[in-house]
Amino acid sequence: FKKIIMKLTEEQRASLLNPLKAAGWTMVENRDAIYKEFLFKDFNEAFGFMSRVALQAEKSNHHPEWFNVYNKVQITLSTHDCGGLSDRDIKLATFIDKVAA
Ligand code: HBI
Repeated sequence: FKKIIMKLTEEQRASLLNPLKAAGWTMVENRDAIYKEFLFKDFNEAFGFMSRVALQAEKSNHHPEWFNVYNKVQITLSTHDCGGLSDRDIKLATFIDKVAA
């Protein structure tokens, strides 16, 4: 059976989203998702970052929605299987911030 992924509860949102908001993640308007924009020195740096995130996404079977222009990477995270934010998004956002640091 496919593992059921649950949306974050109100309590989880209060605690788990705060550190991410403090790190620059914002809530997406009219969607249960979080968003953050990353700027790098050049495309090479940006794509290297995307490569590392892509490998983690494959490993965790949880993928970002992202857009890249040259040294800018815009990332939106949400869990399609539950139609909103789950702990997979928190985990991936945390990983993304570590890689971008
Ligand atoms: N990535 N963001 C996100 N949300 C999902 O629901 C999801 C995913 N990657 C793979 C995945 N689900 C698979 O489990 C299938 O449901 C596609």
